[in-house]
Order: sequence, then C-alpha cells, then structure tokens
Amino acid sequence: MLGLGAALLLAVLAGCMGSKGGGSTGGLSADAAQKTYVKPGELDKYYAFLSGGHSGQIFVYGMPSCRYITTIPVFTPEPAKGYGVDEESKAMLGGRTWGDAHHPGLSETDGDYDGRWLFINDMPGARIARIDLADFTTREIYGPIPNVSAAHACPFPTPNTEYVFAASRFSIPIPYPSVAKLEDYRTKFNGVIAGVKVSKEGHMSMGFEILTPPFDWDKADAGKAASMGWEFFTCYNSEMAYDSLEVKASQNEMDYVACVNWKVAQAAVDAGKARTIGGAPVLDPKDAPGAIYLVPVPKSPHGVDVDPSGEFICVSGKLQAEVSVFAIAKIQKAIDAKAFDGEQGGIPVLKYADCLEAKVPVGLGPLHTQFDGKGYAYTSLFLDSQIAKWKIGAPWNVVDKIDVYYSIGHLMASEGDTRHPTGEYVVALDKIAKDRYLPVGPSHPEAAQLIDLRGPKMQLLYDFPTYPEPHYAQMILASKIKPLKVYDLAANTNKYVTRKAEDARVERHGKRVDAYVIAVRSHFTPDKFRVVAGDTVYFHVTNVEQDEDITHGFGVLFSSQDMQIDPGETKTLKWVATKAGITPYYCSNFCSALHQEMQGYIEVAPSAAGVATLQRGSRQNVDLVALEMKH
Ligand code: RUQ
Ligand code: CUA
Repeated sequence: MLGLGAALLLAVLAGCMGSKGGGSTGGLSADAAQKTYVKPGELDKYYAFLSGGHSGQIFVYGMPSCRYITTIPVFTPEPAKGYGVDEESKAMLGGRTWGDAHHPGLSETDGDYDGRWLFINDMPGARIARIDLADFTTREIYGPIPNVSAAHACPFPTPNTEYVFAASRFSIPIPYPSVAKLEDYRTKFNGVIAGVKVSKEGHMSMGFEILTPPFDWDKADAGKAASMGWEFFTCYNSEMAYDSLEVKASQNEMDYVACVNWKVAQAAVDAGKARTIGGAPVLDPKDAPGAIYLVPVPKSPHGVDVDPSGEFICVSGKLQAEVSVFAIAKIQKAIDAKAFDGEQGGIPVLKYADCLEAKVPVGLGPLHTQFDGKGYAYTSLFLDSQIAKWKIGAPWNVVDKIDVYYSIGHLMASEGDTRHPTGEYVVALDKIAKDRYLPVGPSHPEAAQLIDLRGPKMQLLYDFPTYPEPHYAQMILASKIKPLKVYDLAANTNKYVTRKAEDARVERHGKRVDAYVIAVRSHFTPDKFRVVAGDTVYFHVTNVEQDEDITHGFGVLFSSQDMQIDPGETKTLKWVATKAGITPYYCSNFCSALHQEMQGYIEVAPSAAGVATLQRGSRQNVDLVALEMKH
C-alpha cells in the first residue's frame, strides 16, 4: 500500500498542484528592465540553446535580452532551412521525421564549454546529434544506438568531450526486436548504459555498453576535476514495474545513482570482455569489475548534477523534499573498502550513509540543480514552483527562494555546467504558462524566466514564451563561439560543386538527370532546360556568393521540394518529373532587388525526342552569371 504521504505527493504530481492564481510581477522595477535591455544594434553577452522537446529542434536565444535568434533543425524537417528536404540532410535523418530532444550538451575542454559543438539527444529514437557551432548546423546524427531503448539520460559530455552517453529509459528485451511477455520483465528485460566515443573531429562511435537490471534510467551528469573519469546516472523504478508506474514505481524508499567509470568500462571492452549484442559490445557488470557501482538515493530521483569542483554529486528525489549530496571522496573510500551492501544484477551496491555528505531541505518536488561558481547551488522545485538557492558546504542551508510561474522543470545557469559558472543569470524553464501571455487557446506556450543571480537575493528580470518544449538548456558566453561568415567557395569539396558559369550544365544519363546549377544574385544558370517525363532530376545547386547572409533558395513548383543554399555551399535536391508539362523553379529566399526575377523553367517532354543529353544556359544567361561573379 502507498503511504498517505506518498499518495498525497502523487496526487499533487498528477496535477492538483496549488496554483498561484493571478500571476505576479515578483516586485519588478525599472531597474529590472534595464538589466535585460540590449540596445538596438548591440549584441547579447550569451547564447542560450534551448532544447525543442517534441518539436525535435533547438531554439537559440540571446541573453540577457531574451531575444529569439534562430531555430536549429535537428531531428525534424524544417522548411525554412530546407532541412530534411535536400539530399544531405534527408540522408542524415534516415527517413525519420520526428525526435524528442531533451538535453543540449555543449562540448568541453578542461571542463569548460569550448564553443565547438553542441550535442543533443533524441530520447525516443536513442539518437545523438552533433551541431557544429561554426554554422549552427546539424552535421551528424548517431544512432539509433543499439540496445538503448529511449535515451533520456543523454548526452551529458565528459570534460574533454571524450564521451557522450545514453541510457535506456524504457527497458526492453535486447537486442531489439525480441519477442517476450511483459510478465517476464524482471528476468528477460534489461536496461543499458552506453558510452559513445567522440573523436577529435567530433565524430561519434560506439565505445561500450553495460547491461543493467530493468530500471528506468533518467538523468546523467559527468564527473569533473575531483570526480573526473566518472559519469553519474539516476534511475527510478528500481521496483522493476512494467505497469501503473506512477504507483508501483514509487514503492521503494531508495532508488539508485549509478557511478560509471568510463575508462574501466572501455578497457574491459578493449580487453575483449564484452559480448556483441545487436552489433554493440555489451559488458555484463560481473565481467567488468570497477566499471559500475550503485549508490542508493531516496524516492525516485530525477536530476543528478555535479558541482563545479567535481567534489559533490547533488541528486534530487522527486518525491522527497531534499537534495542528497554525495561526496566523491566518500564514494571512492567506500569502493576502496569494498563496503558493499549486496548487488543488483551483478553491480555492487554501496551504502547510502557511507557516501552521503549532506541532505539539503530545499522544498517540494526538487528536479534539477545548477551552480553559480560562488559557492551556491540552485534547485528547481516543480511542486513549489520555486527555485531554492542553497550553500554548498556547512551548514548546507537554503539562503533564498524565488517564485517562478509555473511548475519549473529544468533551469540553466550562465556557463552552469562548467568548472567556472559565471554566476550572472539563471533561466527557469517552466512547464506551465497559464496567465503569463496573451491566451492562444487551451494550450499555452512554455514559459521561461530570466533571473539575476548577482545580488544577495535572486531577482526576476524577464518573462519570455518559448515554443514546445524546452527541457534542458545551456548558456555559453558568446565570445566563445566564432561563427563562419560564408563558406569558402575555394574550399568547397562537394563532389557536385560548380564554380564557373561556363561549367553549369544539365546532363542526362538514361532516366537520371544531373543539373549542375549556379545561383548568384539574381540568376540561375541554366535557367531553362528539358527533361523527359519519368526522369529523376538531381539539382546540384552551388551558391557562388561570397557575401555574408546572401542565401539563395531553390523551390520547385507543384512539389514539396525546396532547399536553401548558403554562400559558398553546394546542395542537392531530388525531384521526379512525374508528368509532361512546364514546371517553374525559383529562389525562395529574398536575396536582392531582383529576387523576384530569380527563376527558371523545366520543360518536361512526353518523350526523349529532341531532348539533348547535355544542355547549358543560353549565351546571355551564362554571360550574365559570369559577370555577376566578377563583382
Ligand atoms: S527532464 S524536467 Cu527530460 Cu531533463 Cu527534467
Ligand atoms: Cu536568390 Cu532570391
């Protein structure tokens, strides 16, 4: 039976939370407005990357102005950038059109954000994407990671971006698909924790996997400095229930934090200790001593967050009003003393009291913790709709609280996951907006709130709505990112690049047509050509511009085909000439005074008679383009 306290908490979690009706300005003053004001023409101090949740994207904001800057398409096609339409990005998506993106993870060097890449997970798809911050473009999608069923505890990079991680949220029998009965959950199902290697160039590849009991792995964070070499994972459902989880997975007083020593795990795989399952090297914990330990932690923990020194691992039990702070020194000591309290699926279990440094009474529904680098931690309280500020170190007390509107999930501090948080801002990522913005029907946008950390008391500065649905977010000093201005055309290595107007052409080989097209203000060359009904046309469009922000589009009428080509870039669009007739194409991105004139025609002939196998633009068309390119 459920204890009354737990039942109450569950009822509250289920949505009967005491609401703060009527909203509040939290004592806002003109002084708050000034602190977010970035003059027209001036730039923000920070980039903030907000995960797009089930939109599958990343949203980029400037802080402290809270101005929305752009969307980075990641797991979902995005028409404005032609993402998932051109052949390159379509291939990267591998036929999938949906992802649920939760946790952005900036690449790090020595435990500080280095501004090179941004990783993010697709939770249900068990994939990890890498965005290059030179052009804010998704360049790699790794996965589905074998055996990992839904990667929520993902990616949480290590301090030198050696690894990103993924761990099963929903245990299944592995490898997928395996036929099984749910009644056999405890014996035939498994969780998996995966370490994905990241090369110097950013490429991801399989490192190791560890088999675990069928718990629900939830969140992760990388050890750093004092805890370098460890990755920590929380789980709930150590009860191993497979139905009515909201009741059955809340029975145990303790669930677990897993401490994974990724060097030991990798060494075990390299020494041949793993079995290959579903194409991945999977370690049974018994065969990899030292690779993984469990630390008990109260009541369905959610967030695990390592403080900037790496000494403390702060774990929030959702159904407990406290953050449990573990000390890596104590964990290490208990491991060295082999002070185990049994095992779970071959994983040694340490004792809670041995590892615990402090319990901080933060308030109801603690989820996530961030840091300011000045000795304080900030924990989001979902049920209380508050952030609690507390002192790291004795007396481990709460020193300030601030109301947020409403039901905060994650929070992000400026440079918050690094060894050197700047302590300027935290942004509350609220799940419920209710009355904070003009209503738009039954569903509201999500809500975010910028809070100043520089004074002794937290101060609410600004509210801004966000598109569904930011889970986690990260904030990095803008000075660390150096975006490209154009792609260097001379360095374009695309095999379909066309650099000179005279080389633009249409080649027909059987039913395949390759159109090598140049785009420049305000022309395409060729701007007319013939194909035959039934042909498949590959438009390889090179934008030969070398001026910043002169992007050309390439849209084909009577179709859903449109792509965007940035200066110096070549992209390929596939279009099938299904039936005879005239089909126009045009530049879909306003680029110049004569943008409206930037167009062309495809004549689709009913038969091959009179259709040349090699076609070029007219003399005048080629000359015009050549002339533009000299400018
Ligand atoms: S989760 S509200 Cu998807 Cu990171 Cu905690
Ligand atoms: Cu090119 Cu509009």
